[in-house]
Amino acid sequence: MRTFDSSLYFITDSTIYDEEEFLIRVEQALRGGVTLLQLREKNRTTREYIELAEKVHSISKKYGVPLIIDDRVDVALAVDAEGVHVGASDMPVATARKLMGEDKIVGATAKTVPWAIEAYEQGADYLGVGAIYPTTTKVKTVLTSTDTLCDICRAVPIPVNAIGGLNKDNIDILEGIPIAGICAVSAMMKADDPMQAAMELKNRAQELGLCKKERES
Ligand code: TZP
Ligand code: MG
Repeated sequence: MRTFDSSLYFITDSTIYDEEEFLIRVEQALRGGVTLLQLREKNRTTREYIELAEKVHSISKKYGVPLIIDDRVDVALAVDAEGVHVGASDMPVATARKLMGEDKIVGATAKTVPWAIEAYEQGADYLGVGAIYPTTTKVKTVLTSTDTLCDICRAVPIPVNAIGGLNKDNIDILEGIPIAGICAVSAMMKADDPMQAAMELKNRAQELGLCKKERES
């Protein structure tokens, strides 16, 4: 069984900090209540990705928070991370599932209902849906409406997380949508105090009644 809680899903961006500062910020966010962590690296060699993933994994393990590696099944397997996240131009979900095995978490990006159903049928454990708002994080994406987000939540029995430009001051737009969690990069990565930012985001989500369910796949 792959049990996890995606209610506060922190996706990292190491590009704006030196490694020491980056790792401190990751740990602070974990201390603030992050429940799922994704290492997202776009410009590192395989060796560099693995080296950083090992360091991040040794921190995330202290907090009992699963580490998901973005894009790269080989890196995830190399560091025995708890999972991998694949997008449209990455390995197909079914292939990622086959390589990762039944015990690991496989997450996927989805922007439409058919795409979400396909990812679910291929073995995805959760979906990331967005961008809900324009984002300052470097990513090729388009905006996804909250109606589509809601339709996706209803179309698949796996956790669905909203992503894109989300912070404590704007997640009220998600009220009433049965998401499992919030994904955020900048709201924690770029915060003056990532621990406080994580706590505030979590509190705000709770106030709004978001992300009630911890699910099992
Ligand atoms: N996919 C859709 S939006 C996004 C990704 C990876 C970036 C989200 O970053 P931020 O800083 O939380 O807007
Ligand atoms: Mg990707």
